[in-house]
Amino acid sequence: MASQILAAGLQKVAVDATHSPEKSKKIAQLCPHIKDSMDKKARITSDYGVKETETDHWLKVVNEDKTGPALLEDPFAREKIMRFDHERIPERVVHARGSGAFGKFTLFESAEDVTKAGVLTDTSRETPVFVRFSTVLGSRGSADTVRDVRGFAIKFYTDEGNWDIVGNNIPVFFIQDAIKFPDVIHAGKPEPHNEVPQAQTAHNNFWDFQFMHTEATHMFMWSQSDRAIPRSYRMMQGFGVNTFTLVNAKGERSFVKFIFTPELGVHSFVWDEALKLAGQDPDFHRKDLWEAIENGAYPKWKFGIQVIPEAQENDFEFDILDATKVWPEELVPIRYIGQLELNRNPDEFFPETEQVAFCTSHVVPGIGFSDDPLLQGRNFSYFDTQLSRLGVNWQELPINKPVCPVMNNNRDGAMRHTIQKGTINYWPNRFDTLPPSTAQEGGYVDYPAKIAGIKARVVSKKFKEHFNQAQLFYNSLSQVEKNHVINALGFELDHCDDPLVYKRMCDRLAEIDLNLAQEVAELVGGEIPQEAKRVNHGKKSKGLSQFDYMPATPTIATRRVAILIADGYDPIAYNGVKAALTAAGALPFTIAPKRSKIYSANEDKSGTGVFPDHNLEGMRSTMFDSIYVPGGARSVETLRKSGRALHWVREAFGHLKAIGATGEAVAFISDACQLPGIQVSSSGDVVNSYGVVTASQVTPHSFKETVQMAKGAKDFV
Ligand code: HDE
Repeated sequence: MASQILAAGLQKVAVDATHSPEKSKKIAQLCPHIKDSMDKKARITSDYGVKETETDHWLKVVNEDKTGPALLEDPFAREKIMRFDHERIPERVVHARGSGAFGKFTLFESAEDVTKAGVLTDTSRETPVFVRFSTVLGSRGSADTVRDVRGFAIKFYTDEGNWDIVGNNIPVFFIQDAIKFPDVIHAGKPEPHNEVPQAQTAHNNFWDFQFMHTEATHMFMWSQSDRAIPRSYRMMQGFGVNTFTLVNAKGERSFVKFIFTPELGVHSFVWDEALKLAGQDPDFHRKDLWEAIENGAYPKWKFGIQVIPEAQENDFEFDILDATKVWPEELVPIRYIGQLELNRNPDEFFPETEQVAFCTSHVVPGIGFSDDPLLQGRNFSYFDTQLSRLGVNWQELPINKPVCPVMNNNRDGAMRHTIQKGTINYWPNRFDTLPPSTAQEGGYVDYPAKIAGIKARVVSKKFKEHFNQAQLFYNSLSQVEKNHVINALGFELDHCDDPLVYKRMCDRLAEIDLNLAQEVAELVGGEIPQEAKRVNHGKKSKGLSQFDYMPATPTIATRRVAILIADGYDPIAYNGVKAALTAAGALPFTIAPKRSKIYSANEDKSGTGVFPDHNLEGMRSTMFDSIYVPGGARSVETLRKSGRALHWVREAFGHLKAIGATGEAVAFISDACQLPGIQVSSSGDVVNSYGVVTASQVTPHSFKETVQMAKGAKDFV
């Protein structure tokens, strides 16, 4: 990937001091563990350190023909095979597929009025982080672009210990009580009899569960929206989802929700694109994150908190401990106080991204839990699952180790690394080793909450209201987003072949919005409801539609732009637009019918030519955000005759992507898109019509303007 990026004419950034060992305590801590597999001086040894002379042939007893039985005695062969046999550990039971990166968290405003946590009050700190993004339902080898919730888990290596926010890109969840988690996940995972379908919710069991649990209604509306098909991990929000608490130095407690909002805005694929990419490039999101970091285009998020003082806990019509509800911004504004930046790719996937282990129970002084019943169960589950995935000493693994001192009398267990000398392994003891810390010394103090009650398996009244916010969400979407929800439900329920499942779901939709229910019922063959089963309250809230997160100045930075050329292309247009794209921070890729030198209209085969990054067959339009075709009569003629080139243009248009053309390519694009309504330029003026940006004559001005217009054109939603 890195060489591809460089081939695209980009300068890889010089290693920036922000993620060097001198700056990041975590990287400094990892350094002694990092070995270089490319070290030209290193010789192959066995695991026990003996240099090997042969790694390709098992020790045998041979006859004159050099054949004969292998000897079990060969320790090198046995070690190699045995190590290979044990390479796999259990994949995560959910969120198995993911990718991660290192970075830093900084604060620009102290939250000391509500918390004493150093990470949220000390504005001079740079807290190292490791973030892992994931899908939920698919196996480790499944595709990135499926319709699913995305995990957004952050490990803050703070000076006071590790703090993990194990969040998602959707602010609510399917269930209210953790005891239901195995059910919702069983229902969403492949069905048990035939293990079909992989990484999809489009099947009977998932939708049966949704119907049987009205509490899931709000969440499934989000999962059917464009939020569940993000364009990039870098372009989605992150939410802690559960309600946590903050405690300040005075001992006052508040309830809090954590939110990350991406600098680049929130963007999504269109469904057809996501579906195709799942086959064409299953690693699309993984590569996208890697590529951005390698190019120095570090992804950034604003970090915000929504805070409710303890005394106001019961002031809302919903229960603030209910994870199926958002806290509408009109009622509880988001206070943005910090920034998360990712700036370093891992050195090796398995020991870092696969072995990183998050726990919601990892909080530091100043941050605590609430009685949110989902959170309470999660606090048990994460620790427990790491035991089966990684073993009891998982917190000693380099990626999981805190950067502050760790000292206690927990001992032994499989794969213990730490060696603690001395004669005692308990406290207190006759040697008067130090007692646990006081609050003043930085010890974690549990908030002395008053609790009185009886044991019961019940739920409070407010937890039983399940539809208000599903309506609020739907009402707050733009018409385009609503259409996408209708089509998504049309797809999902079409994959359910049990009429009970899809018919009942159509009835359920009539409890959210009549028009939604009618449109979907027609698409999937349900009874078309004639009246709403519940009146839509008509309320809206900000921050629910993705359009609320468009950056103030649209940017083409980090977007992938394919430039389609063939022999005879117009070099002025090609070089001009490529330079303008690079200057705007976009990633231009040259695509031609063959990955061999392509010569411009101004040169013959003795010229320098251009070596394309890819051929038209090797890539698809889905892998790019935008395409540009420069003029040049011969080049355009070749592209016109290529079915694949035509498909590129039509598919990109169908996926609402910005398309640019200059010179002879203008007519080609307008013919390819076959839309008489499209206006195209017949002069040097740049015309933007339906996201197709054209200028029939090429001027330096038109390059800049093409890029400028492409930035705004449909903004890739
Ligand atoms: Fe998780 N979840 N979860 N989850 N979850 C896991 O822990 C669980 C929930 C989330 O990149 C598991 O280490 C329960 C909500 C992320 O390594 C497991 C409940 C949210 C990740 C687990 C929930 C999440 C996980 C599997 C209901 C959003 C991936 C592997 C009470 C706030 C972390 C692991 C990574 C992973 C349990 C619900 C987010 C089994 C019991 C709500 C991002 O422990």
